[in-house]
Amino acid sequence: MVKVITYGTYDLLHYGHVRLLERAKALGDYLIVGVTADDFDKTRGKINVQQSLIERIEAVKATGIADEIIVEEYEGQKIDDIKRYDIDIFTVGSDWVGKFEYLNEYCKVVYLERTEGISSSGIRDKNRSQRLGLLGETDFLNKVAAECRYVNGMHVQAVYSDDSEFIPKGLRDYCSNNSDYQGFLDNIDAVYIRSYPDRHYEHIRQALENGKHVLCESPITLSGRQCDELFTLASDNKCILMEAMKTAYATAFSRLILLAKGGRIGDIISVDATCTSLIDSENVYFPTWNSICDWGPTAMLPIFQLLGTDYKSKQIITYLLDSKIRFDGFTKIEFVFNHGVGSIKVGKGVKSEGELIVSGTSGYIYVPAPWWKTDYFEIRYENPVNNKRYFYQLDGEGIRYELVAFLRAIERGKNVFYIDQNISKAIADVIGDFYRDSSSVIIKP
Ligand code: C2G
Repeated sequence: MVKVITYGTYDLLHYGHVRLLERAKALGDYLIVGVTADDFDKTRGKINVQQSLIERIEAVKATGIADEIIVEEYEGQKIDDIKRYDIDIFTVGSDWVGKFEYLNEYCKVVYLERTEGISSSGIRDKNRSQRLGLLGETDFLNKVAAECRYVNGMHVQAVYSDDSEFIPKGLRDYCSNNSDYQGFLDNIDAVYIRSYPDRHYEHIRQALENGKHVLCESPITLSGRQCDELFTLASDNKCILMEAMKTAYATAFSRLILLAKGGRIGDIISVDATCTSLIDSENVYFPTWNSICDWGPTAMLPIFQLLGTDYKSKQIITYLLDSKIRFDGFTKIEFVFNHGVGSIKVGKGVKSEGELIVSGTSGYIYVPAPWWKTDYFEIRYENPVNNKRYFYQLDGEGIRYELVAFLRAIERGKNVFYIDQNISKAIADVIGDFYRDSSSVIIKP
């Protein structure tokens, strides 16, 4: 009996896939198909896969061509499988010519002509194309525009700012026909908002009232009440309102949160997050965001995800570079909970070690700088022998994963909350208090 094996994602199964499977089967008597696991696809850059592993396996099974289906989960598994299943022939489409010569040591390698004119990414592009508008002034918009290229179906259509002279140079070609914000909205299906934080409420409200989906850089608003109001408006208008915070979409970060919540370090007593990045503006701040707006949401995220949002008290200690516009160079906030304490240090006028430490009753999680875009963390114990290290690939700092999640939410018509609404609200309230609350302690170095 001649045994054949082939592998693939098989997302949105189409006739190109089926033809490949038919010809693979014809190479021998028994065909094994390896369907790629979600995490494995993500590590090899395939972040747009629309169907779950189960759906993709079911689709391949329904063709009735495969004699056996396995899951491909890790780099190098093909060699293991060829030996384990005593394979005679490995085959794959001709788009992979030259990539699997190393398997000739274990079995015969056959490349089958790829079927032209059809692909899963092409189907995704057609099914879920969104004209995306970019709103705001900072260079970060360039990063978001670049990351859209990795997301099937997300196309930058227009860029707008109330202060057009601050639109990043590389994006000015997209501004051609935007007379005003309404004209900009008329030209798009969804908007990524990174306008100045005190303008978010108005910008989001108008976009939702025009039936546009919104991905807004945190803080969504400067008050929890307004936050609630906008989420209700989004739901009433059948639109998606999602908070943009790239860290929340990074695999390593979301896995460390799960491990901490799962009790791997015992009860969590303290969460300490530091984020700093020195600015180079000489006392001219707009459109740069201040420390609490630019770094505060990210630093607060692990605290609210691990300790909750019902803190008993908080103390804000801040060093203002400009008290009129309340531009802080450094802010420290201590949150006291019934069962723990959270502390953030954020600074654009002060430099510190950008690490995250989650302290527990039986160990702690250490995330080195820059923890907010990490692909690595450690769980450490009293006996270092028990320490564990974790690595999860991160491409594009997490922005492309955030855009994929946004697109999926639009497609499914419901929000996939990577950041719970109550956390969005808590962040908005804290930052609102920073601006309103006279009890903040002002330090003057
Ligand atoms: N294919 C094809 N014609 C197409 C599209 C895909 O012949 N129009 C083939 C691919 O060459 C591959 C199989 O169908 O052999 C599955 O394609 P994908 O689902 O796109 O998965 P891919 O990442 O290409 O799988 O490690 C090998 C890879 O996993 C191959």
